[in-house]
Amino acid sequence: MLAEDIQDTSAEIDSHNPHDPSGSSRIMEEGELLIAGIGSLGCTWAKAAQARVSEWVDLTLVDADESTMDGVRHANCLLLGDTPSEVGCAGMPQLAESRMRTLQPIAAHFLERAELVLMLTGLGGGSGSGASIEFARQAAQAGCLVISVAAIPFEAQSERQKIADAALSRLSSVSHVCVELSLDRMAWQARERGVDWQQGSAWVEELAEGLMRTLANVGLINLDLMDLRAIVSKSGGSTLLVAEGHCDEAQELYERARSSPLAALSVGGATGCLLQVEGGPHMTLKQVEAVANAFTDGLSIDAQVIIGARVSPDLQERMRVVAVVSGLPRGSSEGLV
Ligand SMILES: Nc1nc2c(ncn2[C@@H]2O[C@H](COP(=O)(O)OP(=O)(O)OP(=O)(O)O)[C@@H](O)[C@H]2O)c(=O)[nH]1
Ligand SMILES: [Mg+2]
Repeated sequence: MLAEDIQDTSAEIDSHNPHDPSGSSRIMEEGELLIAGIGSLGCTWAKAAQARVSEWVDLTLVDADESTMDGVRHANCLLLGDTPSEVGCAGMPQLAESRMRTLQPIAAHFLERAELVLMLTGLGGGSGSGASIEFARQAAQAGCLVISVAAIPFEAQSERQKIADAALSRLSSVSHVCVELSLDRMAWQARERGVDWQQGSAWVEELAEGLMRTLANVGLINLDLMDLRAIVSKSGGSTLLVAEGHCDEAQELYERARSSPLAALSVGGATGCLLQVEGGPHMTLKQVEAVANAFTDGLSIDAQVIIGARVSPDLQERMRVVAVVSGLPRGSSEGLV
């Protein structure tokens, strides 16, 4: 990818603070960014992820299990069904989907205000596999950009895998971006770090935080959401890459983004890429260019690349990169390494 092929939406890196009310930029309004957890695992992840960005991002929890919502404050909580059950919608995605349908009038209240919904769910059970499809459909219908992150069950869970497979293809068709996470890869990485796989969701939290910070920090959110829409509207598959690291180590940043516990995926041949690079006050255009080159190498030769860069004083010598890659050839299932 040549530098002149890159459509740069922010040639100048300035240190303008979008949260400064005296600035000309638009500040995100309450409720425009939303993290939603669907099902027990999805809700666990959503609570942890939203806690990192709670100043600008709202939380929605959807589950059949009432205990998921215990002690939660400041969230939209939707309980699937009239008779709360500790066992959820065990193995009954259709039941969860139809219950979510009946909740549409309530969900419409906060989905109307939302611009972007990041939905986290674990497939293979009832609540997540059924309600996530209906929730994503309602969000898209309300005009939201919908990014779904769906965990695929462990390989040993063959019955759950079947439910997940059926749900995933429907979920992809109602989401603008659908990111698959492999629980096996996640558990393996959690073991390496010596933490429990369910609690070892740091990668999901980082993904959510990176994306939300990127969007909430921009001066002109509408422009960025339009860019994001332009990229995700390309036909084919799409996914997200997120990484944070030292600003002089572009290639390492890229390798870190690629070693995330995504299900088997290749970004080769992609036709669109939105790259947001955020760095400390001393970040240079050369460093931004190095990251752009690392992330866009291997994309289709005529890929549309939109790049944005901005300064965040708290990042110091570090850089945070969020890439939305789209137009992926369907069925490409090479490993990550
Ligand atoms: N091995 C194992 N896998 C789990 C466990 N809990 C969740 N999972 C995995 O995570 C996926 C999603 O689980 P949950 O989020 O609990 O399911 P749910 O959407 O709440 O579904 P229901 O409880 O059936 O309504 C499952 O399909 C499993 O692959 C667990 O305790 N052990
Ligand atoms: Mg459950």
